[in-house]
Amino acid sequence: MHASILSQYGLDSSNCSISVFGNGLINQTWKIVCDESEWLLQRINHEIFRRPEDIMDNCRLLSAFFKANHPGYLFVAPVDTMQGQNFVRQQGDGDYYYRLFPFIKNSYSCNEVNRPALAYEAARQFGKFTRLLSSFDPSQLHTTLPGFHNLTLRYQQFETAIKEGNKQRIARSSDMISFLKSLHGIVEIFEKMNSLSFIRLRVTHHDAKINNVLFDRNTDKGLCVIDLDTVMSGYFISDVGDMLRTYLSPVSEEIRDFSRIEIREEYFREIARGYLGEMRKELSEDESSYFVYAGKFAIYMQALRFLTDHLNNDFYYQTKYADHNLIRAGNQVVLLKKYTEKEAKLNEILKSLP
Ligand code: ADP
Ligand code: GN1
Ligand code: MG
Repeated sequence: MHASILSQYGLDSSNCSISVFGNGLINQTWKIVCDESEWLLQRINHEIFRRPEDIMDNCRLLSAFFKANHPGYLFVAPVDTMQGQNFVRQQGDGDYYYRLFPFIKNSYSCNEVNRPALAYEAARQFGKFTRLLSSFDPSQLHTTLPGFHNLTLRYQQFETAIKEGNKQRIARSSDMISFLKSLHGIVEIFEKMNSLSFIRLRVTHHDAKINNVLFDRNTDKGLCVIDLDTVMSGYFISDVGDMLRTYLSPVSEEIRDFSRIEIREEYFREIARGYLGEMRKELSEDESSYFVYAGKFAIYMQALRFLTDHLNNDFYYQTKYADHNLIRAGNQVVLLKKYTEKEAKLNEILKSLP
């Protein structure tokens, strides 16, 4: 299967080693090592991304913008096939889209953040990405996933799942369902924010998890952001929110021992320093007032999404065991409770920053 794809890039698979790579929940990734060169091959999950060509178009536009305006920026663009296409479509027993990236040498990524400096570096990279694109009109980008970070829509999908989903799973999750319903106020804040004219649409990554940043193996400095499928027009709370969601706790959404979940204040400070170091001048004061809310928004939305998927029999996220999405949702609920307990303190830290 890989042989015919690799051949379109001029690579002879009999000289390459191919291994499954990464921890993504949506696409499939393989590392390809051929003689002297290293690559990353990815199959786009087109059950989720219904128009993979749109992703590739966005990539082309962004890549051209960076080349023209910020040539020093490491923008990891897919390479072209020998026919000059930036993806390969393979039709047969399915309809699949593949793309090949150069594997960035001496880079690494991590799934959990174990040093404040990494939180700072990652946040700086997401801030820098949006800042460098501030003169790029975000409406040029295709919306690759409609309503992706629309909390109103995510709540509606949750409500539908409670009514129409797997009956046994609904019954077993009743406590969590009630708890999430009781927090509908988080949706109302989103709706209010959505209606305010000072909240600007910008080029937003929309998946600012820690494993979507590459770090330099030698210096631990952030190199760039990757996983650009959801780069679209959006609000800054999407990226700040996902950073708070995934860098504040020492353990990830995969952890079943919820007692290990905590909110580390020092890491909050580093996220804020890193992101605002790049973005402070871009954000209005009114927008910045949603910085701490961003964490609640993202954690709550992720809890809703994991639970919704569980109730819908796991059709969206890749799962490894029966209650995987339920455990992930439970993990996010605990994270949300701990985050809410610290909200006042986090606002204080934010105010104390120079
Ligand atoms: P997914 O959509 O499945 O999350 P990603 O694009 O994030 O896929 O890739 C999965 C992992 O592969 C990343 O977390 C990172 O560790 C690694 N990776 C992705 N792109 C590159 C690259 N160009 N060079 C080196 N490593 C990469
Ligand atoms: C998915 O592809 P990956 O694993 O980086 C998801 C994100 C979720 C995340 C939760 C397209 O990201 O929105 O926050 O899982 N991506 C999509 O881990 O739905
Ligand atoms: Mg990823």
